[in-house]
Amino acid sequence: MSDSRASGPDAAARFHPASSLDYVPREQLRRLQSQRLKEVVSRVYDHVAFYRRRMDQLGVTPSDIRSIDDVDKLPFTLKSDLRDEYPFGLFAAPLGQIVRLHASSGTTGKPIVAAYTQHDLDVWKNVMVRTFAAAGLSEGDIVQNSYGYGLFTGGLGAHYGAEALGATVIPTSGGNTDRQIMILKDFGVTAICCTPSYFLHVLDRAAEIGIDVRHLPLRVGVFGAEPWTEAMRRRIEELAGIKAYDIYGLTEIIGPGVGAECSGQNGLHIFEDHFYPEIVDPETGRPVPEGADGELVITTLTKQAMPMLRYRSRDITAFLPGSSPSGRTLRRIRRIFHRSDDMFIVRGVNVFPSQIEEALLRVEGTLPHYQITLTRQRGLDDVDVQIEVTPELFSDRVSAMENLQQRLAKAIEQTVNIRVNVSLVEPHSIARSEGKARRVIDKRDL
Ligand code: DLL
Repeated sequence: MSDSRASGPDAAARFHPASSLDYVPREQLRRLQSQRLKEVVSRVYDHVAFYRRRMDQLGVTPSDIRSIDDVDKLPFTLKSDLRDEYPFGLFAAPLGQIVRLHASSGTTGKPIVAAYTQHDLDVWKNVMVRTFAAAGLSEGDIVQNSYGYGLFTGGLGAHYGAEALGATVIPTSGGNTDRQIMILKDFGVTAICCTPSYFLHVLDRAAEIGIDVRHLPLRVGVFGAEPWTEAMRRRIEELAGIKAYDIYGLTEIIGPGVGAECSGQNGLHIFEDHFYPEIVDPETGRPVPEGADGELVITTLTKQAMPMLRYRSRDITAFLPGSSPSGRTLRRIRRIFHRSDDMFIVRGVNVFPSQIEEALLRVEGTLPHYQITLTRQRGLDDVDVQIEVTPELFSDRVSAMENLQQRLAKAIEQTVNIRVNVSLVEPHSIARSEGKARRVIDKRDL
């Protein structure tokens, strides 16, 4: 037993000083959370007009917050509040103490701004070290960081975390896939960080130029920033011969490193000493029963520059019961398949893109590249799912293609209860992204 602990994927974490709070007794954690919640509430009440106003409206003062159990007395923060207070309205530290700004890309309108004091950057580094250690990485690992560097939090967040872990970091950023593959091979890279969809693209391209990634030293991937399914994880692990770990985070809270998987690969541990999680009913805002699905709400307990009280993430998940095989005491959430706002309704049925992904990956001969287009003709909604098929199949007989098309349509219909049109398309015909994949194109309102 002790041998496997010393050399298993969790050994690195257990012996890394930054990870000590991962195993803290719950009672001790609660005391720490209570203390930190009181501090952060005082901080925002004193320094952020928005929070003082919201708390005054609810008739809550900092002295009403005595322990972490009082968190539900506090107001929620919505994405629209961040937009209203754009750019600096929610800062709780003077600009002189703010050493970094990031922003989310934001598809419409103004971006979401994130600010960090030096202390916040240390917190971020701490949770990223713990993330990498939980994925079995340590000094001596060579980490290719293909998350985008720049305003996006993925690049720099992973960069400083991997460096602080003591690993060797290669800051490739996203894109230039042939160069990524050359570096992966020539530098003996052992771990890669990027979105799961971009990694699939890297694998495709590697196969095309005759490189089998399974024969390289690469052994770990730390993938996140977009929803992906268990089926997708299995594909990736098989195709690349690696262990694929999920990492979760959002700009509003800190960036990557809000939660991460350990060797159990069953749910993400939330770094609860810094980010307090609740799960609420997205309609009512009330807590859901233990273990039920709901919207993840996060309160930052230690951030100085831009603390968030009860931030409504819109990400749907559930707390997982039981203890973690790695011995971590931090609560786990189920992987995030979808957001409350990525669901689309077709002919009265609620559909999540991840359900379609699960269904199509159950069928042999497909590649995990797909795109869903919603159209409306004479008041009726249609769903078209384009799916790439393997080159062998694409050049095969027409009857084989038709057969596959029918099986896919059936698998999807069984999962989501609506008929969809499936088109099988050539490998590489669906646009690739070096960051987050765009799964759904809704043309109904155009
Ligand atoms: O995506 C931060 C990040 C960078 C996380 C690198 C992980 C790795 P945003 O651009 O603000 O920040 O997007 C945050 O992306 O609310 C989720 O909807 C989604 N998301 C992030 N990680 C995951 C994941 C970064 N592991 C939004 N699974 C979040 C599912 C994820 N969705």
